[in-house]
Amino acid sequence: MSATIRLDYLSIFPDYFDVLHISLLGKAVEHGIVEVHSWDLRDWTHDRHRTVDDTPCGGGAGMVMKPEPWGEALDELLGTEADPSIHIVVPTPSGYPFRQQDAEELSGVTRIVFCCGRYEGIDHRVLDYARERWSVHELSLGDYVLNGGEVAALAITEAVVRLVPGVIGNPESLTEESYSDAQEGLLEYPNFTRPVSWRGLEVPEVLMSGHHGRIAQWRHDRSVEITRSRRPDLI
Ligand code: 6GU
Repeated sequence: MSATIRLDYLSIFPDYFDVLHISLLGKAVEHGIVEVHSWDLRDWTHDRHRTVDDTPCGGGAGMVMKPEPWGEALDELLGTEADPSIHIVVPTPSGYPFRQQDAEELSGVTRIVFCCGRYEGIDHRVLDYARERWSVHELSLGDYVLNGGEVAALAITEAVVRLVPGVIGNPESLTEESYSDAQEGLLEYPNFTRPVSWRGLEVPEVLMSGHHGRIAQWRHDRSVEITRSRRPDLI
């Protein structure tokens, strides 16, 4: 059986992606639903120091990733023919906000290459070159700065892979969670399990009442309340 989705990671720290072999993702890899490859960008350098960065044109602080190793790596992994069914994800704090909708779209494709930059980012021409051939997604996780794209690529991977059919045992748990359609754009209500009394704290009585209508109403009210206080932008 061939995998339903192949994920490649280009990075100067390819070991970051070892974690893909544990937990839910590891199971998906073991079961052949997902195929993962991580690559050391420095393998596409030719100088003794395996240089991947240089000073920014126009001056300024920090370093910029040189275009040549990226170009050669992408050519070797993907060829030079245009193929918009290949998706390139570039994690960057200046990207489009990564949303559940993006995770859903990416979970339906057969190939994603994550280009993980460090320093002040990748020479912009690499993105222009890639955009002419493949479907490029510059994505940000939120309004804060990470040192590189690796951790962001792992977060995006987890959000995407858990939506690939066959990865999650009970697909119904996907429809009930925050950001799914069934939640109507609200955050998820709080959850409880037994014991009903724990360290003097009680499970809300309504949840033990067996009244499905009242339980649904209570959960909806809590969702609205939590969303209003934490994420008023979603209301
Ligand atoms: Cl996707 N990358 C980096 N380097 N920093 C980030 C980010 C991504 N999202 C938020 N901060």
